[in-house]
Amino acid sequence: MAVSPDVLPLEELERLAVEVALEAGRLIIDERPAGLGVAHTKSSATDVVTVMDQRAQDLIRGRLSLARPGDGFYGEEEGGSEAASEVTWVVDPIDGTVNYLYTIPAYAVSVAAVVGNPRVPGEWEPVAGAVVDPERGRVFRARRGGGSWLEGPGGPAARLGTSGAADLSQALVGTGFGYEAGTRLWQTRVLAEVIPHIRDIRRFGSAALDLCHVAEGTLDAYFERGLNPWDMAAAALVVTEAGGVVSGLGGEPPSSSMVLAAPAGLHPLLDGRVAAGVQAADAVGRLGAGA
Ligand code: LIP
Repeated sequence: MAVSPDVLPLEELERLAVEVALEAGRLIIDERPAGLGVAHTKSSATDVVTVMDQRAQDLIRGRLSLARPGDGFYGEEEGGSEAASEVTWVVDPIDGTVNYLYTIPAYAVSVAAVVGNPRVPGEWEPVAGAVVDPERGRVFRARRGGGSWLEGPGGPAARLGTSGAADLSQALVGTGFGYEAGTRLWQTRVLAEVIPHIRDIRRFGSAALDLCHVAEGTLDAYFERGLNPWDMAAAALVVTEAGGVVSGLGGEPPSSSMVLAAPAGLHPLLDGRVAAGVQAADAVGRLGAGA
């Protein structure tokens, strides 16, 4: 990593992440246009962007550049900049865009300050961040060494901790699916190998909220292939500061290849089971290709 997080103003970065994520959360609810539609699509016809995704990102980027002009910006939507400082802001202005479009109350604003290069797996780490659930008025926040906290409507901040789950067969596990049909088919094959060995699956449609569920213990674990840094940067820190473990398969860094999140006692079991699922799904793919 370029710099030790210890030399950064972590409390200031966390406060700024909360502040701009809250403001963006208010924007996407208060200024949602009637008849909101799809502005354009990205990786597939179902990978949608609304005008509010871009407006929220523009708001966040503007506020952050005023507060910390030398920092970099790496967001899901259009517009980014390299860092002249040690910090890059990794932002998903609306994580769970399809839920937002369908008025399903399960989406989040994710804002993370990271050190290193977020474009390269394993070469960056979040040092402070916030995930705002605008529908429920909940703010998940964390900074390196500062613990993981949930602030709700009117109540004091509560310190978060993952569940004590250590038995995979009793674990409630979150996951998600990609926007490309072939990826979804592969993910379904992985799930087919996992679901007989766990309590049950939940698919809420926002990786950031899924990870925050793990941090607060309302999910025991989570896994998904296909995440981008902006989906997970803030929420992964919320998990690790709550005592959880976030990685890729086999101890690799979390990346678009795989993200696993679980309490320390459950994580190796989840890793092994998902790895078996990946092996089975890949084997079907090879058979299909006439291997
Ligand atoms: C979403 C993720 C979700 C995943 C969806 C999508 P977006 O992010 O949060 O976990 O399953 O396919 O990637 O696109 O709404 O920012």
